[in-house]
Parts: sequence; C-alpha cells; structure tokens
Amino acid sequence: MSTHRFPLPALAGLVVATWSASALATSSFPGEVQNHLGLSYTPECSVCHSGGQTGSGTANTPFAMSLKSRGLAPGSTSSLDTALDALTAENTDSDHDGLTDVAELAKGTDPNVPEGADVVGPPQYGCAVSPGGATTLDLGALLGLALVASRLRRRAAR
Ligand SMILES: [Ca+2]
Repeated sequence: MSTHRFPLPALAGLVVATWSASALATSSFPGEVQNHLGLSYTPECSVCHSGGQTGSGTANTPFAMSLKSRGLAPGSTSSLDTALDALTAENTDSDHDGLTDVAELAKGTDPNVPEGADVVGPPQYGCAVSPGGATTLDLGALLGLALVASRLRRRAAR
C-alpha cells in the first residue's frame, strides 16, 4: 500500500471552498446592484442573464454587456460597483429607448427591453444558483472532484 502525496479530503475541500467563494460572490450581485444604486427592490437575475440560465457564461443581456465592457468581472463586487458608476456617469442606455439603464432600474423596468418589462420579481436566490436545480458550476465542481479523486486513486494504486 502506498501513501497519498495530497490528502484527498483536504484537496476536495479546497476545490469546493474555492468554487463556493466564487459562486457566493456572484450570487451577491443582485443585492449589490440594489444597494449600490439605492433601489427599493432586488433586480431579477434576468437583468443580466438571458434564457433563464444563471450559470457561468450566461450573463449576456445588453445591460450585462454594458457592465462587462466597463470592467465587470465574475465574483468581484468591487468591479460591479465600478461598472455601475461608469454606466451612471456615461448615462448608458443599453436598449436605446431614451431612458438610461440606471433610470430604468430605479423605475423598476428592464434596461434590456425598450419600454421594458417589470424587473421587480419574486424573492432572489442569487444568480449563480437556480432554485431547485443544478447549475453549470455545480456540474463542473462535481466533475473536477471526480477527476481529482480518480487521479489520487490511480496514484495510490502504484
Ligand atoms: Ca433604456
């Protein structure tokens, strides 16, 4: 019997902790938008994520693209604040309907749709986690853990 160079539980814990920190940071974006802009409600995930998907790589609405082009980075609330400040200063109007993104959010309308729909929705669960369903991040983390366990098992068998 051989010994492990890396204790599996410690390595698995590190992977999960790293993933969880990133997911938690991104799931705080709706609340951060609310706090930073002084909104009376928490915007829906659909303000940034299209197609009902909230996993990695799905933030592709016009408003999200405006934020990204001003430095928004996944998991970074400070980059979100900086990007929101830039949109405010530039009077950005992502859907070109004459009302700025920030004004639309203050009014409770979708900055992605001209004469936008209501963005005051049901209670939020965070944009990285869909209620009752696995996300791309969940599946990626599980696959990563399975690969690490497989390698360690193979190494231990030598
Ligand atoms: Ca607009």
